[in-house]
Amino acid sequence: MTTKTVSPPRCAVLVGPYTSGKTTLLEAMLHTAGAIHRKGSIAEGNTVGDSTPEARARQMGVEPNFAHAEYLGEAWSFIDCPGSVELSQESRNALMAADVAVVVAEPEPERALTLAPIFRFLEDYKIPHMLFVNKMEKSNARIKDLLEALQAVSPSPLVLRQVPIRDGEDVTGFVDLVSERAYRYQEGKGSDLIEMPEAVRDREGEARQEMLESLADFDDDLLEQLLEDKIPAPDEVYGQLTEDLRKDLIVPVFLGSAEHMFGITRLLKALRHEGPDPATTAERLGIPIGGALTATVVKTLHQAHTGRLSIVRIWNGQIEDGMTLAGERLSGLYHMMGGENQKLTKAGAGEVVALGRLEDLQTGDLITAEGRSAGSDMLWPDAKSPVFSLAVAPKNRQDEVKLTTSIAKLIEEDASISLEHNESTHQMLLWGQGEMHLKLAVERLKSKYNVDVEMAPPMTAYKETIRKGTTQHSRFKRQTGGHGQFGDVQVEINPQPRGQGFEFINKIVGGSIPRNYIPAVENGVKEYLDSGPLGFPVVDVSVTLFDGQYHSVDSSDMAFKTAGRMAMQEGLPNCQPVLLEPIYEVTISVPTDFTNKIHSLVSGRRGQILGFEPKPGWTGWDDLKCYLPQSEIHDLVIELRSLTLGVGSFAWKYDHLQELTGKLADKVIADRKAAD
Ligand SMILES: Nc1nc2c(ncn2[C@@H]2O[C@H](COP(=O)(O)OP(=O)(O)OP(=O)(O)O)[C@@H](O)[C@H]2O)c(=O)[nH]1
Ligand SMILES: [Mg+2]
Repeated sequence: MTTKTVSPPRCAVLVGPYTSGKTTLLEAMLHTAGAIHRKGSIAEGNTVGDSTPEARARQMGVEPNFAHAEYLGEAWSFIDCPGSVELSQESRNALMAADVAVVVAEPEPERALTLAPIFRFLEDYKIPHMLFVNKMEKSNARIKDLLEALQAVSPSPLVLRQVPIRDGEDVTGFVDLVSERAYRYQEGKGSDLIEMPEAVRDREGEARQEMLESLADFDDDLLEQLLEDKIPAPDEVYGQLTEDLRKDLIVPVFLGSAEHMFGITRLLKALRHEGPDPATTAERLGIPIGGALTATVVKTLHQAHTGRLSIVRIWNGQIEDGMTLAGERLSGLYHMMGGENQKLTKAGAGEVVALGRLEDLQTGDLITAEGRSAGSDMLWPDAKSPVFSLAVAPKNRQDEVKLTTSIAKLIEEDASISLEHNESTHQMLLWGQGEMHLKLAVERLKSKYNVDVEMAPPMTAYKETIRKGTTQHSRFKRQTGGHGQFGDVQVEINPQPRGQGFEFINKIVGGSIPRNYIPAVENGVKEYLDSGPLGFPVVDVSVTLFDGQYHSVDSSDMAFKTAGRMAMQEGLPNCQPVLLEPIYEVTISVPTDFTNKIHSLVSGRRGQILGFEPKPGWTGWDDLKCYLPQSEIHDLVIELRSLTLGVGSFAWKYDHLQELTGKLADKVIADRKAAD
């Protein structure tokens, strides 16, 4: 009796732009594989994916959906990622579990650009990927145009694997370019094998030749055959396709419709035949295999009923429920099928499983038999830098601690969220990738942790300074019953060069103020400078104490501190106070076609262009450097994305303070006064 070698479970991760049909495709694949009996739909809100209330309410993906199926005797895990650019951290992490990614695209050539950041990431991490052009049933765009547009944003060559068969405008089937078999789509099920229609023959021949030529770029033997006009054997072509995909040299392109179940079997079969195995993936990621257990944590999830779950891909060895793992006892081992946790007793290499109640594990950890290590050589994507913030506060004051601990849990789930206690404005800022991202975070704070949160726009960290100097003589004197209070100071107040900060200079000679009172004067000065004549912290000022008087009985630290504060209060208004606003150096990255639009965006936001240059390593993209006032950066990402089909991004760092005058300054000052 021969025992069949069972191949280890593989993992395909579905990525692609917002609403391209990933969750619908997952549903179609699960249905085709027999993992679900009825194919749900987004409209009816009954798909395996998007099962959380936040996802159902929006009819969009808000976190990765995990699912499992067996297709023709082989086990698969699928991870369907949210498409929103604001949630791309989730996709990036999930892709670290992928043997292969399926990039789901829309058929309109003008939307091809939305794939640029995804292709870029896949390329950077050398993740083998296929492209599935979805919604073909409603498309009359020419595949040639689409491929050209997609190729412009894909660093790797795209290799078309099918040509559509059309009946008038409608796509009714396809020809597979390797087998040269023609199929007619059938609503809701697998396609019918048909005779190749005459009308498609020429196109098929041409596309097949192109496919073979692409492959010949990576194989001399194949090139030789083509040059000699020989027809390569299908097995050889399949072998080459498999090898090139594994090395991420080519991107095979398939066509179909998730909604109508067109092209699903073909896609699943391509995954089955050409999808790399977990050992290959582990090697690509720099994960040590062989020997004992290795697994990576690709997602941390806090579920109301199960508690903390660590979702891992096992590369080697076996995990059993109840075992000790990374120093903790594993309590619960599951397959997640959308929102449903299916209990397992053990899981082996290749599996994607959820581990219950391992409190110390973090996303990005490598688990080994020895424990866990965060800083291994394993490839892992950095957390995306924040681009948008909102001030958050608990509706009920007693929820303050609960709010910070709950936000910490959200950050464990999604490292592109962060929390800042802003020192200048004293606001608690929740940072993330966009408005929807933060609103989602706040909804989860309510639904998962029962914390009600109030949101407000972040305040700008305005400062103020002075434009000219003055001398000021101020005296604090009070006679109340017994002994009174007395402090007398003469100071010179001067502006300092921008960025120089505050300086206190003591020039008292001959003891007109005894040395022990001088620090008190300085403290009084500083205290006032926390909120100057315009209502903002005063910077870039020097204060020179050059004379004063004291009283042997009535003088005290307290009295001199008050005198110091009075000197500022009385003197600074005479120094032409002026508002300062923080200016950031912002680098905006966009496809070159949008560079002009960005020029007007920057000038419309009182920015100053510093220059632009090609974005390093990104063909067809520019990096545009500019200065922008902080108050103009808050919602920059919203406009930037709406101008650039969502693909524009930016990075920022604080640069300097700059005077703000005129109407804008008047408004800032008036608003400040009104807030007091
Ligand atoms: N016409 C057509 N519509 C489709 C097809 N596949 C999906 N859709 C529709 O496209 C919309 C988005 O589908 P989803 O499956 O949620 O897309 P998604 O890529 O998962 O979206 P996000 O996760 O939010 O990025 C839904 O209204 C689907 O019904 C298709 O093949 N043809
Ligand atoms: Mg989705």
